Amino acid sequence: MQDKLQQLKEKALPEIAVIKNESELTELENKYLGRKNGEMTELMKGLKELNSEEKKNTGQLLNEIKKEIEEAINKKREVLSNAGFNERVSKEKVDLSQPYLPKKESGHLHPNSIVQKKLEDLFVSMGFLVLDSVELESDYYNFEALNISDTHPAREMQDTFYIKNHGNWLMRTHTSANQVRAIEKFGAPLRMITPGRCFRNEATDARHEHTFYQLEGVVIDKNINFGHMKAVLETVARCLFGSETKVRLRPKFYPFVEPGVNGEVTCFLCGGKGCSVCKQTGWMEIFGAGMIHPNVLKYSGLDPKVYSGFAFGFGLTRLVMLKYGIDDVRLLQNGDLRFVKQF
Ligand code: FA5
Repeated sequence: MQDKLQQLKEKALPEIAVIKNESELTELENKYLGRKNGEMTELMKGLKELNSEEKKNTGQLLNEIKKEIEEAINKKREVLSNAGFNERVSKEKVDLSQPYLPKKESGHLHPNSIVQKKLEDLFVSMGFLVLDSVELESDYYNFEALNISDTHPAREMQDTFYIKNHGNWLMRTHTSANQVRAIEKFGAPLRMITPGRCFRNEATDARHEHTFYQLEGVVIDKNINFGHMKAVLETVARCLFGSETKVRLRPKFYPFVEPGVNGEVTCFLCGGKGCSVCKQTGWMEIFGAGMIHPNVLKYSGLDPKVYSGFAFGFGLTRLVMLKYGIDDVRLLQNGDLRFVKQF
């Protein structure tokens, strides 16, 4: 067996020396050292037939020869790979006369996204979840579960786009549509915001678009009161517009809260003196809010005797207008790059 090992070595080493490329080398490696049918592996099988003295000597020789062949293969592989690299480099060309290509313009966040992200950070710092939801919504979550029955006059205030021949599906008119969905999913206690796109069949003007963004919030726990709500809303207004910002809350009817309020901040354009944007009032309406109606809690599967909560819906698009002094809401989505590039 020792003779056979010596013969194998004398055969393998010269073959390795004349190999010209890496794939042939791998083939050769399998031929001699391959685990299944490699010649060396086949010889190793014969070891078990030797007596213990022979086994010791032959085993030692076998290891030495195997190591020698492995080293020769590794060395050859290194040589071949350097040669391949050198060949590639020698073929490469750098064309110094090629004209300079201008840097591609990279995009940036839309002002709406900038304000949304800032508010998401603020709410996350106060322990709120940030939730997403659907834009094509069922009549149930957009109206019914919010205490707005089929014949309720409040449906008039939020005229929307219904899906033809699918009367129960519509483009959501407000992010409040995610209130009951979220409470059903996460239960109480709950602190969440849900920003997103809303749609209304509006006669558009400087403050009203058919497609706009809102940012809804819901807080539910035991013993939540109106004072908690006011503090959160003022925190948002001051985060966006500075610590001097005044917030005005006035009663407003929304079927899904009781009591309900609408919230205004000082008009950005006239500083409160009165102008066409704020309809000469000095104030700009930016949110609706209120204590969640017991019926909505019931629809969501909660007991209104145990839990209370508040909800608010900011007109995110209006916040953007206020923050950047944009005097026409329609500019935000008309796709004019001259406008968007200013932010
Ligand atoms: C609502 O949509 C209620 N879902 C808000 C709410 C939530 C009340 C939770 C109570 C509890 P309203 O229709 O007032 O309410 O709209 C809220 C805000 O969205 C408005 O203050 C305004 O800033 C913005 N908004 C409403 N319609 C438009 C529109 N067509 N274009 C741009 N912004 C709008």
